[in-house]
Amino acid sequence: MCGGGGEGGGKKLWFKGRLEDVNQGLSMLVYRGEQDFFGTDRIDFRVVDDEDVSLVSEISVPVVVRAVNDSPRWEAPVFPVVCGEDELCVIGGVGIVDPDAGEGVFDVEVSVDSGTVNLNGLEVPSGVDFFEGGDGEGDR
Ligand SMILES: [Ca+2]
Repeated sequence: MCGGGGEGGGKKLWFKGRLEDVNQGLSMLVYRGEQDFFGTDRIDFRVVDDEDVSLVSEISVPVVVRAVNDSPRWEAPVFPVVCGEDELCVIGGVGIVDPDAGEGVFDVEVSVDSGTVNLNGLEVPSGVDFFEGGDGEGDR
């Protein structure tokens, strides 16, 4: 067999070979939806007998991709944040990304070894509630 878009996968596979060889290859066909895709997709199959395009057969197989709850992930600066000794230091560029967040609620924990953290100076959105275990007074 030979083909295009083979090992790593691709939008289109194109290969040829003897019947038992191509069937063996097709028995290992794997589908993976694009990142965060869910819904209905379709795999189109086409076979031509010995390069005679009058001897062609086509079929489509629908694929239903169920939605799953994706894990959230952090976005944060890639370099260390440099602060002056005994100074307040605003840590910018930190956030959470979740492609299917919807109306879900996220438990967020922020901790530090040799200092304190709070959301000082920011207008905390009304939907943010602090947990009992936090330091409390300085959290906002
Ligand atoms: Ca999620």
